[in-house]
Amino acid sequence: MPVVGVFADSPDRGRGLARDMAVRWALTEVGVAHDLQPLSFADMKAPEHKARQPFGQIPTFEADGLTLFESGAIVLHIAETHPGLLPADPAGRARAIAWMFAAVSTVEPVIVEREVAVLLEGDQPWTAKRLPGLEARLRQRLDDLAAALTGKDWLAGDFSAADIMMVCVLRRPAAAMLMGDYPLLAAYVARGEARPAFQSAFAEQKARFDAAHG
Ligand code: GTB
Repeated sequence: MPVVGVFADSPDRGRGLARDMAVRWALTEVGVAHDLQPLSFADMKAPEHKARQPFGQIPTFEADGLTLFESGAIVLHIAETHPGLLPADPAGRARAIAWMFAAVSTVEPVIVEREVAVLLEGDQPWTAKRLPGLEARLRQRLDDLAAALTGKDWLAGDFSAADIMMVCVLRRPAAAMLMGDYPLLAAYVARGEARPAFQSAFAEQKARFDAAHG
């Protein structure tokens, strides 16, 4: 049974915002039961975990002698080894994979940049000056993504691994707070969140958080 390394005590407080969400959602979509390996921050930085994840982070994935890190690579591996998360034709498959990369390398960085500015540098004198520019860059990405999604339910034909990655990226707080201005993207996120596999993966981490915190 695959084992997914997750936060023992997620700082997202059960909101399903940590990157193991995409991995557990993908496994649930394809009906693969899995175990969890809850890791404390100390566990994550220990050599044993850095042998699995060189940067001492979650998520990790172990199955059949394979150890993987990077949520996008793990979701791609799951999608390539189980039917249902990538188109069958090579061109469609390539397009879906391109959208997976777009989620983590084109859309997510502008979201993370804004979050880091507020969370880690919010008290710095330069942050107030940077924020309008960071928000403009984020809005540009969201405008372009909304245009690409116009008339479509999902990014690459049927629901795919690309949508798992993109919906998880759009659920991050810096993007979620702008969704009121992007009804088409808000509806896209809601379609992803309505999937039974999302609901089940979300409920699993919420129950773990609630059990730990009462
Ligand atoms: N590119 C890697 C991947 O996609 O797998 C990035 C992995 C990553 O950033 N992992 C984070 C981590 O392990 C957790 S998910 N951080 C601990 C560390 O680096 O020491 C990012 C995350 C963390 C917390 C919240 N939150 O509280 O809302 C949301 C997202």
